[in-house]
Amino acid sequence: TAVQATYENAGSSPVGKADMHQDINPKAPPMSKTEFERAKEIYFQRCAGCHGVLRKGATGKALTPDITLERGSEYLKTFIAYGSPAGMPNWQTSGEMTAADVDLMARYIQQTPPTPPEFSLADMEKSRKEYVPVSKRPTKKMNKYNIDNLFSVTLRDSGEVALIDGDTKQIINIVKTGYAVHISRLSKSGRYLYVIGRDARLNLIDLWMEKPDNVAEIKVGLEARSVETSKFKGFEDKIAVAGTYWPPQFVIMDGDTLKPRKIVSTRGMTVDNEYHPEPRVAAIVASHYRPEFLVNAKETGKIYMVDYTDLSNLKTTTLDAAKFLHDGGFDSTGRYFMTAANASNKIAVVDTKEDKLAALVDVGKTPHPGRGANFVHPKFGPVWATSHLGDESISLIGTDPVKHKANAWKVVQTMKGQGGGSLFIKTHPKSKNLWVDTTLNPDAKISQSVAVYDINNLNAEAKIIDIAACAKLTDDGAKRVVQPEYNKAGDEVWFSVWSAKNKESAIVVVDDKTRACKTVIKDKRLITPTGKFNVYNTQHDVY
Ligand code: DHE
Repeated sequence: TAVQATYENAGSSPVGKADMHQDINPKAPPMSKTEFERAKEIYFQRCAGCHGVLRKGATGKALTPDITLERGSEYLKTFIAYGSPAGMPNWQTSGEMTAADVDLMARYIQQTPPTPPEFSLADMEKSRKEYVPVSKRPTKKMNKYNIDNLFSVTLRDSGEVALIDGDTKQIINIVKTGYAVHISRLSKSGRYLYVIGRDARLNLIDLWMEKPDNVAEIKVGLEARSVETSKFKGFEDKIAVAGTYWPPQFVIMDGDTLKPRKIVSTRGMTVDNEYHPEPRVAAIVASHYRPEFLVNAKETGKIYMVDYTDLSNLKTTTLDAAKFLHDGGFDSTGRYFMTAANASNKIAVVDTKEDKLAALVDVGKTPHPGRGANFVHPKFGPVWATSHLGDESISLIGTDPVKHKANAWKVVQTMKGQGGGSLFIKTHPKSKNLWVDTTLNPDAKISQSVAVYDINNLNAEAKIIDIAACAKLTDDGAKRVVQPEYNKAGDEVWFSVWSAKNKESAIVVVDDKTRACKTVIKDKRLITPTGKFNVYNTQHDVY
């Protein structure tokens, strides 16, 4: 295609204009080739996550030249610099981009988007490394750590995870991984930890080693966010799956070596029967009822229930949910997968026993649950909760179609939180607290504190806890508090105080009962901590 040609021939412009980027659209504002390359890199790092590699939009608006050229450079610059209450970050006023970067990006998004290359099974296999072959790995746990209560903590900008002993709060190891790790997931037995980077590098860490470390690694594409492992009886620790944003596909692998076995493309029709070239793979979970993975295709709004028992005769049930599927988790029984169709303002409910869509529930603006929060509401019975990126509401959805049928798959209560910009909500079966962050709220006071509700008295106002203040960081500047995660016992909740790369960050451990800060974990190596995954809770879908 013409777009492909521009991408591939970017280095062969006519003499005299050799240093200028030649766009196929003559209206595109001038940019040098160096500027184009730099902007492409920034776009990939900062913007593609919301706006898509091909700029077709998702959580963020579409940024194709037909739209951006109409808006013009000045409008775009203002938007990039100051952000918007709907979730666009304030790149310049937060100090993350200079005025020159903002000008560069405003011009870049008016150019024709370059098409990135595809990624085959052979490409994946070429990248694969087995640092410790299966035959050389321990046959039993060789360390004394209580690995059930270990936390895998993403060190976003250093391309590592910190393995932290939840009992002693000591760092056990810092493991090299992909860049900007998105999530960590556990194998069914809890032995293997799978860590996926934004750059689609997948690492396999063996928690049985004397000092848990990488045993295998593979690159599954150019951009990724999700990984999961087989949980069904008879397939424990056997199979892994990773989803990519680019190329739009998922790959099924051997669980212990990461050897890639089967790629499935997600390109195709949306739930509205329109073709989409780039349906990115968002959350993936493993069914407890069948040997299946549930794979969210974001832009098409389809959920694939992929049977992993016979990869040569692959059986898949495709559910039409709603567009812009993103994150989600199970209800307390593990039967229903509750997942956000974020730009559709809906939660889709999948019955993993019947392989059917059970409901589509309207919630607030841009739901963003993470894995969500399950608890028993004093009046409405079992509920699952989500907070929202786009407004201050917290929606509680009834999840018991047997004993509380009238409330099932309905929003039974809506609470008012601190504001928009929430990313994660969490509780634990042993806790009476519901914690809600507001990480992306433009007001620093709000982004640095969290709201906590008493589950037995949800009509009362939330208590606001200034988590960043507990960390007592000496540096000022933009720090954000992100993602509550419980320890195994359910009596501590951990928060990341996420500062810039060159500034001090921390993990604040709060005593769940008293809601008082209990321990602050600080270490020079804790660079930009974001997601935290407690082994036991992640392994058993406890949240
Ligand atoms: Fe995430 C979960 C995608 C921004 C930290 N994030 C997820 C999932 C997806 C996703 C698809 C669900 C994976 C699963 O369960 O299989 N995230 C995206 C984006 O596309 C987006 C909006 C933009 C981007 O460029 O990545 C985005 N996410 C962020 C952040 O800015 C965060 C705070 C830090 C970062 O690294 O970029 C962030 N996302 C997380 C975390 C989870 C997550 C910690 C898992 C939460 C959990 O409790 O399960």
